[in-house]
Amino acid sequence: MATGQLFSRTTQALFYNYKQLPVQRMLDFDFLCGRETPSVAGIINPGSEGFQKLFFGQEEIAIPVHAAIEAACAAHPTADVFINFASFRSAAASSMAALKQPTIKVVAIIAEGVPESDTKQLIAYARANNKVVIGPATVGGIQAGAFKIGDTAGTIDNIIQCKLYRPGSVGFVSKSGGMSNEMYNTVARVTDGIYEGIAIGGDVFPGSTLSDHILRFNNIPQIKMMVVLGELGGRDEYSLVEALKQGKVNKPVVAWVSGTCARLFKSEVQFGHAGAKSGGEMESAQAKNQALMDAGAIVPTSFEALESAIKETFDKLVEEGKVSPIKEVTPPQIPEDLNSAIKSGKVRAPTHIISTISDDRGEEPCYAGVPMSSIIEQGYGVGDVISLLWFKRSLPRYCTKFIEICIMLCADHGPCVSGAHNTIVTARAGKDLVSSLVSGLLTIGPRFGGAIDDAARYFKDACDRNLTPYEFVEGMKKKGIRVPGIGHRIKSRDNRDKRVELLQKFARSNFPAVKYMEYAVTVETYTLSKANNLVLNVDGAIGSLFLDLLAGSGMFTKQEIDEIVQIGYLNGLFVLARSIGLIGHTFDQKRLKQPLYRHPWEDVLYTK
Ligand code: Q5B
Repeated sequence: MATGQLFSRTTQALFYNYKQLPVQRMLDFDFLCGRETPSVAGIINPGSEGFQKLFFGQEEIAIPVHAAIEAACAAHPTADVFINFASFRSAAASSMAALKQPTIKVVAIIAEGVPESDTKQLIAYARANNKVVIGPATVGGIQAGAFKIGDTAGTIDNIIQCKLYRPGSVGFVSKSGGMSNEMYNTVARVTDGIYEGIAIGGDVFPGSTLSDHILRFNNIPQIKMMVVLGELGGRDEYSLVEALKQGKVNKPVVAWVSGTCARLFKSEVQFGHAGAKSGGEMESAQAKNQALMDAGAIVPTSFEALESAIKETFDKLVEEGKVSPIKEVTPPQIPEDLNSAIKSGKVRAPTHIISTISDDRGEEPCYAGVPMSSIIEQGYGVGDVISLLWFKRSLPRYCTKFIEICIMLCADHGPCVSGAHNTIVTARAGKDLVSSLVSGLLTIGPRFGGAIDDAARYFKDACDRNLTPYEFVEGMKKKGIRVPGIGHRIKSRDNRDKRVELLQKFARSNFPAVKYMEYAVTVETYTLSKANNLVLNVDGAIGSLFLDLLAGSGMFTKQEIDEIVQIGYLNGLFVLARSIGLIGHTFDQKRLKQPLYRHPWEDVLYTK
């Protein structure tokens, strides 16, 4: 591997398997460093294409999303880093596909648990083709002031504290990603900062090794000293020992292998990383520290002493005039996300919607303040749910039972009524469920099913004003308005609507009073004297009885009743009920595989 720089201030990456936070953190880092172009050229989200909106400083940018690796590489030929956030199951295959792209030079694999045999194949392919693999099981790496992989170095606050927005003189490599965050801080405290930091990952077979990066750092003129943080288990550190012994490294190397505490345990210990287990003596932290020291690395006596070892080494370089003083820059401020600013109470923002009937933010959804578990455990019915969501209160059982009866009675009235006919024609035209349903629903209105609200309005007004049926009906006639809730195409004095009878029977035995219904019946008696089919229909029965429900339940003020009637809640009962039947008609036509409907010519009067 050797050679030098992997990244620069113009490096661009392709990000595989979209994760919003790490991509946004990369872009925030770019802004902090004063990069002119975003470091993420494209996102690969297998199977989906389009654009993803993200922030580059204060500006919102649209980053292209590609469905496949090949397409992304073709679209962004200058992007040479592939950041792989795939799961351990698919990380190997996608990494290999990326390595095979001529434009990709570096692949960072974040997933933990990639099968070792797969990693070995990736390593072999990368070495044979002069490419670099960082990971698996890594957070990635960073070139200070230039380019950062995913979540490396953590939050923006940490990045600022570690001065990673501008280059220093220290090359750092570790196995652990978590510890690298800690070390960026340490290095920033006692030196002029990090130039490049890489976490190779904690697997037994890392895609690139500690020594790979140290040898590479040795070739980068801006790097004046190196810091290595190894860990017990495996023999990776010995390749660095060999390189030191062979004089391949001519810059100071401060090294520490953690895990010296393993000796305190009686049996073999497995630490957090797959590769970090206390094996034989050679793999112990003590043996590796000793070997590194013998080979010429500066090895402190403990992890606690690592900071002063780094400081002393750096101070010596300064004394020798090998490090030129860094020009400090003040990084720009990253605009805070609205959500986090609101959360921390720094800003307030107006809401765009008010909602009073339900809330899904807690552990369980609530309908008008009643949690879902109570609704289920206390045996609420659909009438209770309607009462909560429409009327925002728990109505007495006889009221919710009445609502349920309305729903059941109006669920369907055969295939010949306007709504069902439309639904059937639509379903037979090959349209989907929702289209067939809404085409039926759209017929609900003043003549068909949607006369409940008007019936309630007119009956209430007439009854409250003590109009006689004659005054009411004739007054409506003068205005040219048909009495809503009166009249039916097939029902008549001699062929009563059973639904109306059932509703009236229920109300008479359950409602405290049925004043409005009785008024509607007197109106019906008058209209029937005019024509046989001018019966109180199902809309009129529901409209008048709902007035009795609202007034008799004692749960609504006069004002609230007026508002319900004015807004027009009650057609909702027919819409809801008839949806059940219209959905049934859709399924029926599809089940029967009915062909496109065409109305017969014979049934049309063609005239001029
Ligand atoms: N005349 C329902 O009319 C219908 C009059 C009236 C005074 C009236 C008609 C009407 C009000 C709206 C209403 C809900 C269009 C109906 C429903 C659900 C359904 C449907 C199903 C289901 C029927 C003949 C003569 C004329 C008219 C006069 C009629 N209605 N006068 N007040 N309300 N009602 N809709 O039979 O002197 O000859 O000119 O608009 O409540 O939709 O099953 O089918 O579950 O699906 O077509 O039950 O009543 O009568 O138009 O030939 O009129 O009666 O002025 O007088 P028809 P038309 P004139 S329930």
